Amino acid sequence: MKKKTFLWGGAFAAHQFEGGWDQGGKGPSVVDVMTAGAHGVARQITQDIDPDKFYPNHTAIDFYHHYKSDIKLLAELGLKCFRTSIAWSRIYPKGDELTPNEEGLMFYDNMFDELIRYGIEPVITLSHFEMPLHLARHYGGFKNRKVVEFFERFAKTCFERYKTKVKYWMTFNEINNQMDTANPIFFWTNSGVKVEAGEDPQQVLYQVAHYELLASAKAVIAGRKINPDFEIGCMISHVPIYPYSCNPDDIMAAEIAMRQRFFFPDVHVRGYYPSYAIKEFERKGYQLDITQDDLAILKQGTVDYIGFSYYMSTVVKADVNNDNKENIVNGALPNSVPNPYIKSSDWGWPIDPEGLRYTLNRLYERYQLPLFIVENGFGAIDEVDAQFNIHDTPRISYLSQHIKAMLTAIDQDGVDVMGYTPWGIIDVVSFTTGEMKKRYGVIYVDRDNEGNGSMKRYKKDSFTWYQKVISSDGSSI
Ligand code: BGP
Repeated sequence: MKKKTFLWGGAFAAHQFEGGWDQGGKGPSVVDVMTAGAHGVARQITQDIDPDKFYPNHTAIDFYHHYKSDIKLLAELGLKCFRTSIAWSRIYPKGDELTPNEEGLMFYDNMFDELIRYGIEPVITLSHFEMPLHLARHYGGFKNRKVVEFFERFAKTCFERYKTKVKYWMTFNEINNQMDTANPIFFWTNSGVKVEAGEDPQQVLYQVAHYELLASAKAVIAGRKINPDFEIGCMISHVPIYPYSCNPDDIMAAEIAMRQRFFFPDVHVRGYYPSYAIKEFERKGYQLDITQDDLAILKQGTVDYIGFSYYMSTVVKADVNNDNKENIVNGALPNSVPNPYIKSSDWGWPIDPEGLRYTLNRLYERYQLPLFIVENGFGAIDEVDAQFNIHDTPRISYLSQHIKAMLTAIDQDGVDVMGYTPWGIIDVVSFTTGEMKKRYGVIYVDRDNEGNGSMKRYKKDSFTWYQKVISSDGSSI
C-alpha cells in the first residue's frame, strides 16, 4: 500500500527556469557562461559572457517574474510538492562573501510562502549544477578544499532562513554525473572544475568527489542541528547497466560498471568509502587529501533518503570497446551497446519503464533507505496548433508506464518510495543541449530555441491526465 502522504510533484532547477540571471543582486554562475548547443551538438563553456553569443539560461522561462501565476497553475494541477533548487549565486553572488544577499533570500521566501499558501511542500536541492562563477574561476571549484567551507556556509544560511518553510532537502544534484570524466560539461557544472593538461581526470574526480561528499556530510550535520525534523537526502542520476547476455564476462562487466552509479551513494549512505574504491586508489597510486577528521565527518553526516533521477537504462558487453565516451546515454562506458529490446526517444535516450522497477529494487536492497524519484520524464518536440493545443500522447504513455512500474515496486516489492516528481513539469531549458524544443512539461511555454516567444503558458493534454493521477493518488493512470 502506498503511503497517505505520497509526494506527487514536479521538478525544476533554478537555472533552467528562473531566468533573471543578473537580477536581485544575483552573481553569474557556471551555467551562465554556457551557450546553447543543439540536437547532437554540445554546449560550449565561454570564458566570459560574449555579447555575440546566446545564453539560454539567462532568461530561461522567466519563472523569476512568473512565479505567482506558475505556482497557481501548479496548484490547479494538484501538486503536493514542488522540487527546485536555490541558485547559490543568488544567495552568495561570488560565493566567498561572509554576508548573504538579502534580495536573493527574499525571492525564495516569497516563493516558499506562495507554495505553502496552496499547501504545496517545497523539496529543495542546494546545488543543482550552478556554483557561483567566481568560485570556479578563482578557486578552481571543488578542486579546492576552501570551497567546502563556502558550500557549508551557503547550506547553513539556507537551513537557518527557511527552517520553518522547507523540510525536504538534497545536497548535490546528480553528483555522480561527473564520473563521466570525458565530458567537460559535467565537471564544470557539478563542481566548477576544469581538468588541466597533465592532470589525470580520474584522480581529479576522486579528489573533487571527496570534497563534495565532505561538503554534503557537513551540510547534513549542520542541518540536523538547525532543525532535527529536516529530511536531508543525496541526489544521484541512476541509469541501470544491464549485462548484454548471460555470459559471465558480461555479467561481471555490468557489475563493475555499476560502481559508477553506486560510488557516490555508497559514501553518502554508509559514511565510508567502499572497498572497490579504496582498492582503485591504491592500485593507481592516488594520494588524495582525505584526513581522519574528514572520515569521521563522512560517518556522521549520512543522508536520510536517496533522491534519484531515472530516465533510461543502458547495456554493456564485455568484448566491446567502442570508445563512445562523449555519449551522455552511455556515460563514459566504452563497452556499451544498444539494447535490442527497447526503443529510444528522439534524443537517443532509451525508454525502459521496467528499468525503474529494477532500479527501485536494487537501490532499496542495497541501502534500505526511503527512495524519492525526483526526476523522470520524456523530452520530446511538441506539436502545437494555432490555438496552442498540444496532444502529447507519447508523453502520457511514457509517464503512465513509469508510474505503473513505480506502483508495482511499491505494492508488490515493498519498496519505500516517498514521492515522484516528473522533470520540468512546466517546460524548461534543456540541461544537456540548452534547447527549448526538448520539452518535458505538462504545461507548454511559448518560447523557442533562440529565446523568442510570448512566454505564455498553455496546458497540454498531459496536464489533465496528470491532474487525475494525483487526485486519484495513482489509481487513475
Ligand atoms: C538531469 C538534470 C536536469 C535535467 C534532466 C533532463 O540530468 O538533473 O537538470 O535537465 O537531466 O536533461 P535534459 O534537459 O538535458 O533533457
